[in-house]
Amino acid sequence: MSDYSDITVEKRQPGTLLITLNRPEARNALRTHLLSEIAAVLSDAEQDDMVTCVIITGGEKVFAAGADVKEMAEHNAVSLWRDERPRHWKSIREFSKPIIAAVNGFCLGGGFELAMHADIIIAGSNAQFGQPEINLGIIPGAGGTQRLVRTVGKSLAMKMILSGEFISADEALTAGIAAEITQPENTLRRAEKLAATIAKKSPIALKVAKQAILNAYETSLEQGLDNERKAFLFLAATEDRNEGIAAFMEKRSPKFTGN
Ligand code: DAK
Repeated sequence: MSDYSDITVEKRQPGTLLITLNRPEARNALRTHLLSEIAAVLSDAEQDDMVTCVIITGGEKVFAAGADVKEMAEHNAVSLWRDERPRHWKSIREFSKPIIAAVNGFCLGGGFELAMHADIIIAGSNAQFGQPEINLGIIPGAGGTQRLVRTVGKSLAMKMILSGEFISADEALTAGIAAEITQPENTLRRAEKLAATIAKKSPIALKVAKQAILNAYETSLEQGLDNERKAFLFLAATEDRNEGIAAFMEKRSPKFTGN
C-alpha cells in the first residue's frame, strides 16, 4: 500500500493496520493532504474485515508538530470557513474500530489533537504534549479545548492551552492522557503487542465497547448506564458472544467472526 505521499500504511500483523506519519522534514506537520490521507485510509479500514485495530505513529523522534503553520498562513476566515479539514477530522472521529497512538517526541497542537482522537495513547518517555496554538494567536481547532478538559480536568487544560507550555510523558501518564510509558525504541512494539491482543477479541464487541465508552462524554450517568445496558443486550444476540462463552466452557481459544 504505497499510494500515499504523507503517510505510510502497512498491515504488520493479523488484524492491525499501521499508519506512520511521514513528513520528517516538517516534523510531521498535519497539512491538509496528510489529514485527507489518514481519513481515506480509515474509510477503507472501516470496510475491511481484516482490520480490527489501527495504530498511528510518527516514528521514534516526533509524533506531529501540529497543523502545518506554513499552510495555515495562506488561509483567511473565508477559506477556513470552506476548509475541508473538519470533514477529515470527522472521519477520524467516527472511525468505529480501536485506534492506538504510539507517541514519541513532540506531540503538539493538531498532532496532540490527533493523538486524543485515538482511543489509547502509548507514550515514549521522550514524548512532550502541548497545545501551543496560543503562541500563534489562535486556539486549538480540532477538539483540543473539549477533549483535553474532559481528560485532564480544568486546571491542567487551562494551564496547557493558555500558556502553551508542554508537559512530559510522565505528567501525561499521571494526568490520564497516556495509558502507558515505554522507552522510545519500544513504543511502537508495545503498541503492536497491545493491538495484537485487541485484534484477537470480537470485532463487534470492540466496536460496541468503544462506542459505549465514548458515549460517556455525551451523557449523564443514568443515560450512560441505560446505553450500556442496551449495548450489553445487543451483544447477547451475537454469535461472537455464544462463541466466547462456548470457548471458555470448552477450555479453548475463541474464534470470533464479528457476527
Ligand atoms: N508546521 C509547518 N512546519 C513545521 C511545523 C509546523 N507545525 N513544525 C515544524 N516545522 C518545520 C520547521 O519550519 C522547519 O522547517 P525548515 O525551516 O527546516 O524548512 C522544520 O519543520 C524543523 O523544525 P525546527 O527546526 O523548528 O525543529 P526543532 O526540532 O528545533 O523544533 C518543534 C521542533 C516542533 C518544537 C518546533 O518546530 C515548533 O515549535 N513547531 C511549531 C509547533 C506549533 O506551533 N504547533 C501548533 C500549530 S497550530 C483546525 C484544526 C487544527 C488546528 C487548527 C485548525 N481546523 C480544523 C480549523 C491546529 C492548529 C495547530 O496545530
